[in-house]
Amino acid sequence: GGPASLSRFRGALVAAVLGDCVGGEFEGAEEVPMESVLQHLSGLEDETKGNCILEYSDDTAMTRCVVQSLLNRSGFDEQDLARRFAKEYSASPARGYGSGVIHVLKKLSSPQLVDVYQPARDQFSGRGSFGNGGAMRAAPFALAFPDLADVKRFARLGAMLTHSCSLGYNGAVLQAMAVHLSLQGALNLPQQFIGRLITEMEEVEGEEEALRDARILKEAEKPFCERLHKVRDLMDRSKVSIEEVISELGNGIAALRSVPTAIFCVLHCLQPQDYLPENYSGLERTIAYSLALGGDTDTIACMAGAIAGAHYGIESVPQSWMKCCEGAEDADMNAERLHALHHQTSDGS
Ligand code: R7I
Ligand code: MG
Ligand code: MG
Repeated sequence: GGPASLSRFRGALVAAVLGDCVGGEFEGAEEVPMESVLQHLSGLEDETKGNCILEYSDDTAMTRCVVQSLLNRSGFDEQDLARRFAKEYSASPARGYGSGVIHVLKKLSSPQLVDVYQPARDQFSGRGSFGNGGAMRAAPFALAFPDLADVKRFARLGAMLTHSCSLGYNGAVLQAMAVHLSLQGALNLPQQFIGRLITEMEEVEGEEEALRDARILKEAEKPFCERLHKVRDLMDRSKVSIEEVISELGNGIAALRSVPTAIFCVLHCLQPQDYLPENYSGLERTIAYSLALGGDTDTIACMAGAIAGAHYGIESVPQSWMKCCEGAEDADMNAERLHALHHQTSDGS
């Protein structure tokens, strides 16, 4: 489809769910042989397995809250979103949430709470979390808002409800921007895509809080920019080993060690790879490759899935995968509603 077509919206939201659901199998695994990944994925196509159902985790649970809030409020409303996060957590606390964020989610359900951003600020001795929990749920901001400035602003605020450290919320800004650009068709020119992300993050990470957090945490002056440069170096190479990707970019639970990695997975899988089945679509390649990195597989596959789904569209999503994943049908319907919201906003009505 053309820029911001319905197919791209559906691809983005559905593939994020698939990445989370199929990635859950390997979350936390140190080494994941590609053979195990392919076996796991071919299991989804096995008709005899009947009602195979892979449950979604916190990644999708929180993304659904963002989607519902944006649709219900026709835009960003931090009070409403905070309430939805708290309610979702208390209804299904066993979705695999990070061990820090559960304290925020409990505080967000207090009726006495005045400032919804305060519980997140109290995390990790007042520094705030740098986990990837803000980034994993950032895709809907790119779908709801046509203007990049809004995507950046609301992805940041949406993340700050749980992640007040700039290394947390800037991961969400980067992820939302990647989905935004992909929706516009920017992955047709991969060099310009990565160049644009670097330029945008130069500005984002030039802010005082970001420079200060990076100093305190002993990271590079502009940590996401540094990683994106590594992504660019790796994508220029003809052969890259999984070990190199992990050591250069990471596969962990910190936003800094997973968002650039997810972006790399998408770029790397734009072309066929000899260790992946020839009959795989680009989207299938991206998800399989994300799982083979091990570590935070559900989240890296969820984020890579959103970016790749926005590029390839819903046609590249295997029906069999969709049937196996909890919440995929729901995501498909909500993508249509977000598409309508996006185009309503861009018409200025
Ligand atoms: O970021 P968050 O929501 O977790 C998301 C991850 C995804 O992989 C999901 O699939 C799920 O498995 O969890 O949750 P947080 O608790 O805010 O952060 C995740 C973890 O990062 C924390 O439990 C800490 O181990 C670590 N972490 C920190 N450690 C030290 N200092 C995050 N921020 C800090 C910090 O400032
Ligand atoms: Mg999860
Ligand atoms: Mg995870």
